[in-house]
Amino acid sequence: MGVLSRIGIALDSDLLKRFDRSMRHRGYTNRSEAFRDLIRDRLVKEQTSMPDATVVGTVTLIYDHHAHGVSEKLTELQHASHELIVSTSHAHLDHDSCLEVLIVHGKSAHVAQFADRIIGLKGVQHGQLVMTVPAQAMDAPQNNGQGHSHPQKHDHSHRQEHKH
Ligand code: NI
Repeated sequence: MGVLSRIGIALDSDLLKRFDRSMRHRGYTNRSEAFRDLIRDRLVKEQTSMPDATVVGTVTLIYDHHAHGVSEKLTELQHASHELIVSTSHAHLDHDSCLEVLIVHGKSAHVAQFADRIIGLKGVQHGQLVMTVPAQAMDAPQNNGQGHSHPQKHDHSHRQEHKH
């Protein structure tokens, strides 16, 4: 963290009341921390929306493994983009439903395109991509995409045998 700067901001009192209510609801006891988190969230969104930015993230999927061919297609797509996938985790939720979470890493545009394809697969009931960047990448956005460091070793942990 850098040097602490104090700022004063003028805010409509109704807006401030609503903000305080929302802040308490979320468990914040401190306005400054709530503002800092809002600002960070905005900056992370700006950063991850740049196609060339190096991002990390998760793709969360829910699917019915009985749906025709879905397990095979998921495995095929993941192998085709193995360089984007750091690891995968699978939970058999009930007799039919599977939850799969992929940790992904790569250029924002590549990660988003991969997530769209996998979430759009027939048989995937719900899916969501969350992209973020570590704080040190935010401090030097101009270097992003060049000489990026890998957050983790990039070897693809093979998808586990999926038996029900
Ligand atoms: Ni399963």
